[in-house]
Amino acid sequence: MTAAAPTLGTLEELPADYRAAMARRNLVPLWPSMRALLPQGAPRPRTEPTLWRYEEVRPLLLRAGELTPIEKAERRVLVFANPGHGLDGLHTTGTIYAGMQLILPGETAPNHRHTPSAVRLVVEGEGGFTAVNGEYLPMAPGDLILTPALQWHEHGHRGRDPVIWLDILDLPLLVGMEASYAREGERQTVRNAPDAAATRYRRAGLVPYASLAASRPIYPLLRWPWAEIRPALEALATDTPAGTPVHLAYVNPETGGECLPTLGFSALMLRPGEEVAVPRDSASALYHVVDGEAEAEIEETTLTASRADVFVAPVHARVRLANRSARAPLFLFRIDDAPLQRKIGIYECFPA
Ligand code: GTQ
Repeated sequence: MTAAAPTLGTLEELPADYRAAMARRNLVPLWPSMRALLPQGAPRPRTEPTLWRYEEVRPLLLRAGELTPIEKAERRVLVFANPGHGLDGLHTTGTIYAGMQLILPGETAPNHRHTPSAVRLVVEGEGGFTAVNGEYLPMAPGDLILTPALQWHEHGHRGRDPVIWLDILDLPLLVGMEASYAREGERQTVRNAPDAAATRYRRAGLVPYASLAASRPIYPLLRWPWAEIRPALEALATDTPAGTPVHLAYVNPETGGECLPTLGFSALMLRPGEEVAVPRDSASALYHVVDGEAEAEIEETTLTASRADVFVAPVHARVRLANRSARAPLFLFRIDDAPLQRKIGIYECFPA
């Protein structure tokens, strides 16, 4: 049962001398701010449903490659700043930071580690790589690469054309916690051997035998190749009724749980002409078109998105997705803050 909330007193109602006396002592009355801090019934997100078109981002990012040498940028990134938070806020949603990073042939983005967790979703180009604690992680379009909190990571490029990827970090959260910082390190000694996705965690349902007895690695798998995700979605689609989302979650192969503590990653496939309602939940989410033509309805906003475009939905939003093509499938990569919400006990899924 929910009762109607009474209207509360305002600051203006209070005598000026009383307000001044409080302010001098660093005191503020709660009740004038109560409803803003705790809105009735549902959060009032500042995050606005927003679209970033790759065809508009790409030329500006390539120009950054001409204007700003890597030494002057460390990470050459254009940030997807949600206008609802003000562009200076560098928030894509309340908890999620996203941007696109450019690395040119021969460049290195130096080794560092930081408290925010990061992931990369490769958008364009061959020959890019990330090294995490000496593990060489090759990048091909659509691949997901994790660089979890406090893990050493550097990026490089051994190919011929520009490499661009989508960066996603839980940076706004760490900034809000006043816990965000980085340390620089020496260049890593990178192993000249295939990574865990090619050796120890080759397929779902199989883990190295010894891991059953020993303490399990916290981040056993750091790379999910798109070449394996896409056929997995296509296989699931053959066994999923039309109108039901074909939706796979990326999980830690040792625990079956989320692969990072704060952010969750998943991939969606919509068959030609298909439309689905994403189950409405309390999380904020970012969607990236890996391939195909999408239409998204986020509360009152309708967006159309093509390959490599990014759009976001605030917490608690209703989201409908449609494949605009009658012939080709649509593939979307989704990031949400549901893992964090589950951990702090506030995750909710709402009835349709
Ligand atoms: O590649 O390590 O977009 O440290 C922001 C901060 C990327 C990175 C970002 C970073 C990185």
